[in-house]
Amino acid sequence: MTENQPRTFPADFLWGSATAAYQIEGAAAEDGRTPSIWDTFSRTPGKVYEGHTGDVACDHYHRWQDDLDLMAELGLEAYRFSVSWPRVQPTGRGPAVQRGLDFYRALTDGLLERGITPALTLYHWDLPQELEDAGGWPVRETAERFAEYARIVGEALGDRVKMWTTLNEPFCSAFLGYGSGVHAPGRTEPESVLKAAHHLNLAHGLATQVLREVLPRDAAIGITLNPAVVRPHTDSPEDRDAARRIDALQTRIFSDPVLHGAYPADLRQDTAAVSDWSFVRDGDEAAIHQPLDFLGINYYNPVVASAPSGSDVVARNDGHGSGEHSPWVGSEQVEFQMLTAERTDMGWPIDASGLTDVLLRFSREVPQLPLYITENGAAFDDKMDGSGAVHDPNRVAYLRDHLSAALDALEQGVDLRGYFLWSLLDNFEWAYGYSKRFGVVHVDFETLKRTPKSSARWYSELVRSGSLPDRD
Ligand code: IFM
Repeated sequence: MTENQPRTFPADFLWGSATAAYQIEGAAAEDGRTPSIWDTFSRTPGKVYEGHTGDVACDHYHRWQDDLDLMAELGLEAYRFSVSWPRVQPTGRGPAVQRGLDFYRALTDGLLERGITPALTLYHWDLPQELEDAGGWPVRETAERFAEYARIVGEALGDRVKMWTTLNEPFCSAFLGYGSGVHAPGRTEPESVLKAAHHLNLAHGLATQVLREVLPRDAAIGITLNPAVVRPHTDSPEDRDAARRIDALQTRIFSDPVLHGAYPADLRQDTAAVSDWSFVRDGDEAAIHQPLDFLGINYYNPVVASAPSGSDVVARNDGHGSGEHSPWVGSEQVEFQMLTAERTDMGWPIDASGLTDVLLRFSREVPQLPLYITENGAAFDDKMDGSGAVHDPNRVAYLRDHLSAALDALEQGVDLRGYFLWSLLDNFEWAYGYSKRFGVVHVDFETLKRTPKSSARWYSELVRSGSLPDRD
């Protein structure tokens, strides 16, 4: 193939964008919604950039019709959003709140009216604060509560939503929430990380069983993981062992029980000093291992792992700094290295080849399971010019390279069914507040005005044509 020849995606490839409830909705105290762990965390001094909160965010709760019109205007075919647990089941227990469910009914109807496929995620990190007060994810009951919540949402929206995802990136919920503490609820407890990971897996398994009961047969159920694409710094046995440890902790701790029904033996061994894993009860691994209809993969960047070099700096989260130790239990001696010069505004290295690698990995591991890229995108320091336009050629280049990497995987036989760009809108980027912009649509956080960036137009053209245009 010559370099400039357009490359084409399959005709039925699903093109969408993604967001999450706490990051865009706002209306934090309206219509019966109670606080989530993110409401509490963002109010805790020093936890989120300049004390930003999701109180207003993009005000999507009130502006959702305009946002849907914008998606329709861009020609997007699918929209991945999450349901706010404390909005539909305040406090995480008991009956649903009708007004909360009505919001998501209206949203999904609005999508369907515009010919946009709704793709619903049940949990994108906003645990009701009362469940955290009762112990949070390290406690088994939270998984049981989640299955009850899944029933509420499944019964309410099963007639209109055909694509269901239980959890988004359980790695972040467990490891950033209970390990490094940079995400809500901000705890730093080595054994709690493992318990949280297990109860998130169990929540996925129990909720999947409930959804199978209450959803129509044609509904597709999956989970979204953010597998680490981890490369050993060198080919030495020590560096390869470092990469293995990170792979076990960031990826296989979720993918092995979910896809194969058992925790990896090396993971149990690596973490034996902090836990005997007695929180895994007989039958749990089987309960987690439910038949799925797809696997969602979120990819942003690879990481490079090496044996220790003597540095005593601990990484903030997942290894984007160089020469920093892993903050994760069982891998404290592992160091991360930064080899790629090109970075996004998050400081994350830009390397699209990792996307091909992760798609090939899971395509080989579970060949029968269709894959979706449920998130991919980049933050850049976008500026509005004098004419009110936002040009973001660096984001266009990022997207183009990553979609080209997705095509590489498709051409090698990967059953990749769709792509959800992160994100539709600039939004609340967790501990970074509103300081990082991932959207293809610019949001002015003073006026809440939306302005499609040049990347939105570029993506729209890609969705229309189904082929990857030449670099512009
Ligand atoms: O904004 C997040 C999203 O909520 C989960 N995946 C990664 C994104 C960028 O950090």
